[in-house]
Amino acid sequence: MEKSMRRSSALLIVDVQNDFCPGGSLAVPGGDLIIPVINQYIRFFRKNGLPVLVSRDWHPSGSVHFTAGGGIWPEHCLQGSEGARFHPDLDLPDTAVIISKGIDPERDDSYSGFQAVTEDGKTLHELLVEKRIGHLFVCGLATDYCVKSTVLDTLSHGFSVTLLTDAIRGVDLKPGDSKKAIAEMISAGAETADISGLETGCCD
Ligand code: VGL
Ligand code: ZN
Repeated sequence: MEKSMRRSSALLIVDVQNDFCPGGSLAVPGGDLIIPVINQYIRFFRKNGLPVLVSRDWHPSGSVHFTAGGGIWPEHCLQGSEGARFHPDLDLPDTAVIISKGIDPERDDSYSGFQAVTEDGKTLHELLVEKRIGHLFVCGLATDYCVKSTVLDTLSHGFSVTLLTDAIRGVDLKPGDSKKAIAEMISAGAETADISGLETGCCD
């Protein structure tokens, strides 16, 4: 295949928002500890001219996702709130493409990036096709919910995935959930890498 037709890689950072970090309403233990590593990945992808995509949980108040509406979660990531903002330490480039999910108040658990849309209404699938992206490097929060669901959907839509194992953290409502989630993603076909892989060219 011609080089210009080759499908490229992109970084997808999942839900690194204040509410999922210590101090937030649905804090993932150690959620902020992955941010310096994610910033290294961001630098690497930018240096190599590769796209950086970033998802966010973006719920309306009264969502059935929340306990008050019959769901299992405390209120978090309310559209436009401080808790829904990306963590201030995350070095997001201006060129990062934001996709938002959990927008539908009647739909409880839209954990997957494939249920997210860009600001101009494109789905993640449309975005990947348009940008000729064939492989996603995935990191972020939370391993056992949005990361897992996004990775499994990416694979089932025919894209390949590398899970960045040093840049994810889980909720672990039940101990071991994150470990189980990682095993599930691998058995569905995800490869794994960590920051030491950058020098050996993991992310071309
Ligand atoms: C998430 C729980 C509830 C996530 C979102 O981003 O993993 N987890 N809503
Ligand atoms: Zn949510």
